[in-house]
Amino acid sequence: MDDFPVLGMDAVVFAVGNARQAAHFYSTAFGMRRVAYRGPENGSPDEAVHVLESGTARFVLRGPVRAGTDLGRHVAAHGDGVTDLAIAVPDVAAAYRHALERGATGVEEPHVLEDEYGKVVLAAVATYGETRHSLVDRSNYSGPYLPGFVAADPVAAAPDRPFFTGIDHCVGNVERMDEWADYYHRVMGFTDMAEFVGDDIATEYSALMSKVVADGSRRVKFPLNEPADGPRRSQIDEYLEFYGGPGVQHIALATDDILASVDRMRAAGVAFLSTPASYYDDPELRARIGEVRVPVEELRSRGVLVDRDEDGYLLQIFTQPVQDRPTVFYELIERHGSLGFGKGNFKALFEAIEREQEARGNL
Ligand code: TYF
Ligand code: FE
Repeated sequence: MDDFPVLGMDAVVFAVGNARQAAHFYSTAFGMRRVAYRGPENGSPDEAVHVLESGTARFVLRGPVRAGTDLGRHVAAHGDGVTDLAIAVPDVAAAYRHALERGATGVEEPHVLEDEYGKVVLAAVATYGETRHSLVDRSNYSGPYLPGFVAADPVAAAPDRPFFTGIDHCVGNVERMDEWADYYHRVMGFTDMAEFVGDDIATEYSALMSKVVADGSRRVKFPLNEPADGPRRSQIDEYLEFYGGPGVQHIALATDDILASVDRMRAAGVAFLSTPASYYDDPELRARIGEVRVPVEELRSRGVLVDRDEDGYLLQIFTQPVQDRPTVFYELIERHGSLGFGKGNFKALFEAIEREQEARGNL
C-alpha cells in the first residue's frame, strides 16, 4: 500500500523579477503557451502571475507588482528561481496529514478554492531552502489554472509542435543530500533510484554527490545534489553561494524529438553547454551507445549527449543558466527505454559545467 500516492507534477512555480518578460521568454524560447493570468486587473494587487503550458508541463511565473512584498524579497534574495514544486495528489488532506505525522513542516493547511469552474484542494509542505511542495487536487476543476485566474491569450504564435511534452525530473541543490533523501523517504515514502554519484566519482572529477528519490510510480523524480571536495570548487557550492542557499538547480524537460527542440531553442537564443568533439570520437562511447535513432553526426553537430544502460538509451543536453545568476538551468531529455539520468555522461557534463564556471571566475 502506497501511503503517499502521487499523480505527477502539477506545476513548477517561479518567483521572477518581471513575470511579463519571463512569460515572453518561455513562450518564444521554450515554445510554451500562456493559458492563464492573474494580476492587479483581476484581484491580485501585489503580484502578476502568468501560467504557461507545454504538453503536461505547467510553469507558473509570479512577479511582484509593487515594492515591499515577500515575493519581491524572495527575488532580491535568490534572483529568479523556483519557489514551489507542486505535486498532484489524489487526496490532499490525507497526503498533508501523512506528511506532517512523518515530520514535515506544514506551510499551508488543506483548504478549498472554488469558482464557477469547480474546486481545487490545496495544501503545502516545506522542503529544502525556501522551496515548498504544494499538494494539489484539481480533479474537480475545469478552469484554466486555479480559482481567481482568467484564461489568457498566448504571448506568441504557437510553434507547430511543442518543444517539450512534460517534466521528467526536478533537481535540488542542498548542503546535505542524505538529510533530504531521508526526508523524502520518511515524509513521502519515496525510494532511491539506482543512479548514485558517491564519493568515488566525486573525488575524481565531479565535486558533487547525487542521489535520486522518486515516488513508487516514478511519476515524480527528484535528484538531490550536495557539494563534495574535489580537485576544484564544486559547481554546487557556486550555486549555493549565488542562489543564497539550497534550491532547485535544474528542471529536465521530456521531448520526443530532442534535435528539433534544440534547433528551435537555439534559433530563439537559448545557449546550451558545448560538448567537445572528442566526446563523439571516443571509441569506448561509440561501442557503449551502439545504435541510436539518428546518426551520431546529428548529435555531434548539436552537442547532444547519449547514455545507454540495460533498459535502453537516452539523449540529453543542458542549457546554460537562464538568468544572470549561475543558478537555474534546463535539461532536454529524450528517453528510449533508459530510466537513468545519464550517468555515463557525468564526466563530460561536469567538465563542460566547470569550463563555464571557470569563465565566470568561480572555479
Ligand atoms: O539530473 C541528473 O542527475 C543529471 C545529471 O549538477 C546532473 O541531469 C547531475 C548533477 C548536475 C547536473 C546534471
Ligand atoms: Fe537531470
